[in-house]
Amino acid sequence: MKRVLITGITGMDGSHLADLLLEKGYEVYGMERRSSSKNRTNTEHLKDKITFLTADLTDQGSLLRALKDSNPDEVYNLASQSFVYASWEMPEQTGDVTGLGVMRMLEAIREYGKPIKFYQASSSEMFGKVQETPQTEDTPFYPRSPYGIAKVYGHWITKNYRESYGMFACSGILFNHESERRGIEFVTRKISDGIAQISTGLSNKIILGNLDAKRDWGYSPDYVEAMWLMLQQDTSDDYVISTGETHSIREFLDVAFNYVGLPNWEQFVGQDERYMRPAEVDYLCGDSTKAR
Ligand code: NAP
Ligand code: G4F
Repeated sequence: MKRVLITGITGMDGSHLADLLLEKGYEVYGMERRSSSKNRTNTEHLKDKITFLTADLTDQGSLLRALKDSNPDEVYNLASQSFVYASWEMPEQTGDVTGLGVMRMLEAIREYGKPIKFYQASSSEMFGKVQETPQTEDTPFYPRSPYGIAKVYGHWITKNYRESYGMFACSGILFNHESERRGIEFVTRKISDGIAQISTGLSNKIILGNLDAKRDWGYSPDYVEAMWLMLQQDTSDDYVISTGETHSIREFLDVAFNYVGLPNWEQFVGQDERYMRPAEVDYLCGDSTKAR
């Protein structure tokens, strides 16, 4: 039976990946942070099926202990400070967790000494102010947020450990993906939650930021399967995972409000400066030919 350690188990992708790997017969270990209030919404259904280990990407010793306790064949590093907006409020913490945290896990694997396969959750946010369209594995990065910059570090340190130490280390450059387990602060869930409140009379407005940004949105359970497939190849490499379609927030609002029979979404949606970003990623559209 293969053993796996997943960081970020309480998150959207972490919990979907755990579901997939349990189905495939893996023994699953999930790394969670020690925090005052436990966030178990996404992992409640996993509590008797996997082993939870307490560790933090900012604490090297805890990562080595998590490896010793799980003795994994594969590690999926999905933990990060993943909310782009918050990365301007906490650039240092974002750099520490989302950037340096990747290096700490790679170092822990190197020190542990077992040939563990490693997956790094890279991001289309690294393309930022896009230098070509659609974006491929060869498109130059131009990150536009402290988060994007931290992800570029994580991406390159993963490549560097592959080239320096011959580690089986892959980065998946994943474009936006969503699911019913998505955090409420991200725009798709903010909109779907807002619509649920409006259609049940609990609220009459959703206040958003920039409605003109375009994203290439996929579905998280499909994307975690792509992560797993990357680690099943003969050699390690980096892959873009995307749908190849891009849509604006306005189009998303149109579809979402129409779904509940409210065609005039403009009357329920306001905009406020406080949700605008200091620098925006206007347009993302991926080319996943290599992965396909
Ligand atoms: P998510 O739901 O926000 O989950 C992030 C996870 O990271 C949570 O489990 C969180 O734990 C954990 N975490 C945060 N700081 C940590 C720390 N210092 N040490 C250990 N764990 C920590 O993110 P997601 O959407 O599933 O995304 C998974 C990964 O893919 C992330 O690295 C994200 O940046 C990346 N990514 C996501 C997308 C996307 O569209 N979803 C696209 C490209 C890349 P708590 O519950 O304790 O906060
Ligand atoms: O849903 P978002 O917050 O996702 P964003 O910034 O694209 O980041 C997500 O995808 C990345 C991959 O490209 C991941 F790496 C990252 O971890 C995360 O999962 O915002 C999407 C768009 C942005 O252009 C934002 O400005 O929606 C726009 N938006 C407009 N109003 C809003 C809002 N975003 C949020 N979160 N909240 C708003 O009120």
